[in-house]
Amino acid sequence: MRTVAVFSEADRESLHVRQADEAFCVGPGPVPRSYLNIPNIISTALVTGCDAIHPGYGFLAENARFAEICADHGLTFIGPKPSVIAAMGDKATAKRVMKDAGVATTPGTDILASVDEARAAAEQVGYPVLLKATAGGGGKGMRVVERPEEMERAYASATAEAEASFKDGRVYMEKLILNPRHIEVQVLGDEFGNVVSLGERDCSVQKPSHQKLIEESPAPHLSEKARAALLEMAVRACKHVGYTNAGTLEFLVSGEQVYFMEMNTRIQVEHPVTEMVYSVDLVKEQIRIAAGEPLGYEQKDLQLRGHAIECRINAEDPRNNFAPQAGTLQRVVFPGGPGVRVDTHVFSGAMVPPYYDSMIAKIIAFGATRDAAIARMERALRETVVDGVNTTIRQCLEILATPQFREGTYDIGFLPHLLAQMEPAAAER
Ligand code: MV4
Repeated sequence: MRTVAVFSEADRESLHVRQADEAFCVGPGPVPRSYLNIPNIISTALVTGCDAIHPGYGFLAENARFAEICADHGLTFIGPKPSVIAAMGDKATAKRVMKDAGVATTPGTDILASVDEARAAAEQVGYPVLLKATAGGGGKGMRVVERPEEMERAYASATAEAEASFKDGRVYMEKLILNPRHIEVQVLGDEFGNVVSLGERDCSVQKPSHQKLIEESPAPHLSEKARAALLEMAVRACKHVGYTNAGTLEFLVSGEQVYFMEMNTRIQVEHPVTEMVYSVDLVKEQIRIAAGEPLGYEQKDLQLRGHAIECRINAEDPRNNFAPQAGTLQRVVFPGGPGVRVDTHVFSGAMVPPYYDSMIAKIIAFGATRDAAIARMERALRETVVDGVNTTIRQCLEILATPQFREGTYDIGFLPHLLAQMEPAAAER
């Protein structure tokens, strides 16, 4: 297939610009003026004769309106139907739909109409509870409420933050699940009603800001029973909503209990770990499905093999609360060798602009066993050189060396706790 890349003025030198057959600038560095500039992106596709747009994993990837506009211009949006994107984008709706499909969801409520309703509901659900923004996801507009006395303030601040962030202040309530793991299921559905799961990823190693740092597949210490329940629920849910293309269902897992949390209607940053253990090219599958081809295989044909781990290499300043760092990468050397994959847009001499996510590379290591994958990841991280900005390389090595990571017993509290424990001097290296 021939490819056309779009880029901003700040990304002229980016690797994807060279790798595509053609590349066109869609505007200045700031995101709203280029990567969110729908008219510029659509007109680029039309003048270059594109028949489809792959939206990637940020920016417009979960924008139902963009998917509709593509269709209006005769362009295939590589992703699910706009109606499904919209339904899953509203988190309270997504939960309701999943519950109807028989998926285990976190005990809680639909949209709350008032603080009085919230107080009454919390008595039913049982404290501690969480207020969550229905337009949210990723923790914006989320508040923990431990006691009835805290409800008024929490409700006011959750709705205000949701209104300010999403122009939609509506919130719903969930029981707070203590010390869960974040485990997500990869799915693919074609336009003929066939749906398969490609196992799960444990994404519990997250910073206090909810940014993932290390992901792996399969999830360590997930019982066969819980795993089977997760995968079966994910496939059932997708069949129920007529899901097409690639998607991810996020669950909280606590012991044998699994709770659906949210669904992401795009390919995700951490998809390479799944690609490695299932020997599939998920982006190729997305394109085939969007082209109207059937999956061509069944669940029983998909066999998990080995273990894969991904470390995110971000340009961040550990001395300044991990603030993103812009600057020139004087020297960049990436690892290689068997079982090591690097996804990146940077190289020696590249500029990291101030406008975008701080992630500059992903390093993925595969091994026949989890221990082998960890050993390979440590070797790969030690081979990696990024001079000119601070990165998360050392942090990832420190995490891999902890007993919790080694044993695979970590949960979502692990990294925040580790960061708080680290001496300021250690955090500053
Ligand atoms: C939760 C939860 C505990 N109980 N919901 C955080 C971001 C958003 N996607 C949902 N989040 C959570 N929802 C209930 N009912 C704990 C979190 C949470 C979390 C989830 C996954 C990974 C890291 C996390 C860090 C803090 C809180």
